[in-house]
Amino acid sequence: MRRSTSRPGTLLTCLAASLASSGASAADPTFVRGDVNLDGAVTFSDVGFYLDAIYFQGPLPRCFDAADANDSGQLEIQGPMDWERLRDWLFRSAAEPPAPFPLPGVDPTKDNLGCADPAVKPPAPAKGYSMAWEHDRYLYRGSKDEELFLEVTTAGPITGFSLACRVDRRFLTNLRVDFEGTIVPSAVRKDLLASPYFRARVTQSASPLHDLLLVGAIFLDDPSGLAPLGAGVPQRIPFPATEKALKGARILRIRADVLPNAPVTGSSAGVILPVDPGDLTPGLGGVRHGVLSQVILSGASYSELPDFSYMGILADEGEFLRADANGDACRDLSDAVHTLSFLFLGGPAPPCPDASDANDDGRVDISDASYTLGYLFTGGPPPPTAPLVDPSFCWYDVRDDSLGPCVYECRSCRR
Ligand SMILES: [Ca+2]
Ligand SMILES: [Ca+2]
Ligand SMILES: [Ca+2]
Ligand SMILES: [Ca+2]
Repeated sequence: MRRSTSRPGTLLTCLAASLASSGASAADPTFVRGDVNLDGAVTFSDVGFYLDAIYFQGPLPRCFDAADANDSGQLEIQGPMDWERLRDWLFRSAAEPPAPFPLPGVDPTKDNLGCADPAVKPPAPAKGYSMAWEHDRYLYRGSKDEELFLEVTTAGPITGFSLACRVDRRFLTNLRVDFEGTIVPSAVRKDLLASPYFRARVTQSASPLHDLLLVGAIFLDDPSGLAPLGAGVPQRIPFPATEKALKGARILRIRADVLPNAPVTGSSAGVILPVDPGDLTPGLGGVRHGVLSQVILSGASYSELPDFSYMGILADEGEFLRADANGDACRDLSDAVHTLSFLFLGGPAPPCPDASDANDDGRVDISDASYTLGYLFTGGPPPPTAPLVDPSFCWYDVRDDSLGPCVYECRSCRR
């Protein structure tokens, strides 16, 4: 399934042809350095575009000056590469590209590159593409190694993706990313992580409340690092993402620990959020730049993907059936009796105080017994649970309280 290996010489050949007819670019063109695909933004898709041009017979840059990210006057195919320079800036491990950047301008350093056509063409909105966390879900305070999967839906093959999100520092810490459990073939997961075509970084955002999680992957398999000219070249990794449309396929795994003192949010807080443009474009206008959440298509186009789902933080691990005060999996008169007996007659303590707190006000008292009786016998409301959760099911506590640890086994009521 692998495409035939492409030729690093292609770019040089075309560059030579361009120089031979450099009359087309005699006037000083206006461009933004790094916007290789001339879509008006400097993003990971420019890295993908450059790699496609070198290795996969993708379209050549229409403006060589814009592609000359390191302003060396050449489009390098070995040594310090323009696309590497861009990648390192995107992940904040290199200074921003030389002028003109981030606003359009003319090249301050004379060279023979030039632009055949520096006109910016923003991509049309791509239909059928989305990126989201696997499902709306809950995380427990203090839990370790929570797995969160990023899923993509696409309308055709993609060549890579990037992810930029805010992570609320009050909730999550120790973020790590890899491809375990995803559609990336297990044989190449480690190679891809270690390759020049993958970067991940957690860094401070413009907001003191948030960290930035930045991830970029171009699906190339190159275990030995970038091969020198004339030797082997990277191969597109053959797997569903690079071959066909995807529907809700896992493309990245994030692991994180939930802080023990994380605020309890219940069902709908933003723990991981789309990046705020201000995080990536401090004080700048005109040209957008930064690592965006996008899937990268072959050639010039890309799709920006702002669609993220949300997740909530819960107080405690463990599900229980609220109002089942005696822990026998059924809700009946004996639960109200259990609570009253504990409160007033020295009866046994509730095995799960959260379950005994029938009205979910954070206390176990006589009002819980009356709430349960009202529900059972006089048409009162069911014990509270999270929105959209059937109150007859076991569920997690979505509100913070000081009730003690819960011993509870969820099972069917057999009576
Ligand atoms: Ca671009
Ligand atoms: Ca260069
Ligand atoms: Ca019961
Ligand atoms: Ca209560």
